[in-house]
Amino acid sequence: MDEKVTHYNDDDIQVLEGLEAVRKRPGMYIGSTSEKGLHHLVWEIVDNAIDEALAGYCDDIEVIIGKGNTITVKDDGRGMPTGINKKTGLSTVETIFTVLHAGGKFGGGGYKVSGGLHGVGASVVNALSTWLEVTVYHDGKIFYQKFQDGGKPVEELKEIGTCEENRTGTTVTFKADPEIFTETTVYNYDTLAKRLQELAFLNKGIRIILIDEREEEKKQEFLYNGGIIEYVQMLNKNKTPIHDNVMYFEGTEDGIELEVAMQYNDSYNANVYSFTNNINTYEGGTHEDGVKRALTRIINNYARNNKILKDNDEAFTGEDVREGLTMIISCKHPDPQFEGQTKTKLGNAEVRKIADDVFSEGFERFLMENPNEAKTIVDKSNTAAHARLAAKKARELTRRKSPLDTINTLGKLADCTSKDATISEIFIVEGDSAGGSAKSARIPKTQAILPLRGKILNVEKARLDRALSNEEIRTMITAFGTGIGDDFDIEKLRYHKIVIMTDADVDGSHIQILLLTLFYRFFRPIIEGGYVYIAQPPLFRITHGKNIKYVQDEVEYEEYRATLPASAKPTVNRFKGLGEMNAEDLRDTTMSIENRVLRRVTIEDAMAADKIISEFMGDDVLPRKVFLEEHGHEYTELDV
Ligand code: 0R9
Repeated sequence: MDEKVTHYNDDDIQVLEGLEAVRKRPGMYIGSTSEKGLHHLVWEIVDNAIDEALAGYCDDIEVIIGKGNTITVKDDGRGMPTGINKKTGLSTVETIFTVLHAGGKFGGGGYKVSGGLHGVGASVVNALSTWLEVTVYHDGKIFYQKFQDGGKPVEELKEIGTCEENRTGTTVTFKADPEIFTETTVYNYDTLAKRLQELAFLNKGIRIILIDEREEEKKQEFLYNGGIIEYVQMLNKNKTPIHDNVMYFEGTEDGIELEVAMQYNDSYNANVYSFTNNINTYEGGTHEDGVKRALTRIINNYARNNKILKDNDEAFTGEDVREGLTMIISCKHPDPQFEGQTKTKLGNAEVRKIADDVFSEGFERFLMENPNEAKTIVDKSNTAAHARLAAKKARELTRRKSPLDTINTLGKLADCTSKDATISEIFIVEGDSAGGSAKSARIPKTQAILPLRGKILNVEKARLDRALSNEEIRTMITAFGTGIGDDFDIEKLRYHKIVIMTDADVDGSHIQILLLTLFYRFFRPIIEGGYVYIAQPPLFRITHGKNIKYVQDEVEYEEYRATLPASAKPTVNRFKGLGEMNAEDLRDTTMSIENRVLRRVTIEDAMAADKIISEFMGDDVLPRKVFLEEHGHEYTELDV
């Protein structure tokens, strides 16, 4: 931020509500009390440190996961104000930690730009913690206060010692309350590392250190002086860029700051990620619209002026000009309005023009000053446009025209007889042999089976036209009935449950990731509508006398074994894959409505799969292999 703003005044703090409300309905404040909610506590405190950094007073932030799953966040900012607040009669520190909606975000004054989705901050974390300590270094003094049992002050803020005059900063340590976070109070190192790295990319020059002091000591430092330029470099790490340098444009208008970094690679997909005040605006919004609009206009103008597009040629579409593009858009706004289903769409109308202005000015200059790169980029749009026209023709092949047509294009699909989509299901099954068992096990009226032979095409490496020349993808599209691209119509979806059924091994994970990516790219509304599921076939069949019990994993097996007499000698079959199950096993465990476990795929799951595909599934085989070996199992355990 270029400009420092007026300081908080102790009176700025508004006194609104007590912490009891937070403990009664924690979901309202942090979204949920699941693992996601637990990590939300960390983000609230880290966001406060980042705010201080954005105001220009702090360079170093440290996050420590302590032995008992405590969290410590340290910053080297000015230190929170320690004086008395006139409205509450309490110290500012105590006010910030005990009064809901206190702090500059709601009280006026304070930071020009502030992160955090909820902005409820420190008091919510305090309310949901068994204990919380805050230490402030300020004016050569050290101040300390502790709270316990959901935010009750143990004592008031006290000066507990002295420090060097130039040492300033704030340290907060807390222990999440297991009575609130009943699912888990264990932090996931990778979740913290991923977000802290993202914050370091989005806020150049801030050093963020993550330390894990639990069993095995881990430490990572994130510092990117190149900011989002380095973010794009990382995203393109396993890809082949078609020009040397990442382009970077920035500008500020009316206190709204916009940064864009971008680089084209030789793949066929766009990876455009946008952020506002460090929040990932998954649903896009005006900053993204402005930049995309300008990109399409400028490339079209350039192509017309340089006769790459002739007078009669159709203009390039947005998708044409974004083919192979990796782009980060980061907006910092003093008063962002978030809209959309998940409140991750920037709504501020004024941003559209600012984003367009900042981006077009920079990008036009880039094209003028770099004619070779300009030609490479515009040629890529041109090839994409030609491929789009070819795909349009190929798409015709996926349209159901007559019943005869349907038979010809539906290949190995064993369709269901019902025409009522709400009760119809399609199982996409790995392998012909499992497909055979599934066909015998199904209820023909409501359950359709589509066996997949081996792996489906990796859409990362193919344009829509090639994807459509793949028989299995074409069959799937025809079966779904929705059409694709401009023709897509969710109302025409023929099955309200699309179930991916693969083996619980590395190959199965790979197929799941490929399918999710295919759906995410070409059929997003079926994921958004909650129509996609992952089947959970069991790992063991245990036969004991006349009883047959199926269990999902080793833990469940041990649990069941413990219920049998020690002398019992049950027969245990371990299924290596779906192909080893007979029709009866498959029906009783994975397909019948009474017994099966289906996990609904969320848009976040699909987004994660897509990101993995684009980061790990490019031309280079090694990163894919390593990734699948290390993480494949996570994608057979998608959380819903
Ligand atoms: C470890 C996590 N860090 C923090 O929570 C943190 C809050 C904070 C802060 C100020 C400085 N460092 C901080 N770290 C601050 C802000 C201002 C003046 N002095 C210190 C100011 O904006 O004028 N505060 C954030 C809010 C407030 N302080 C308060 F003023 F509302 F209390």
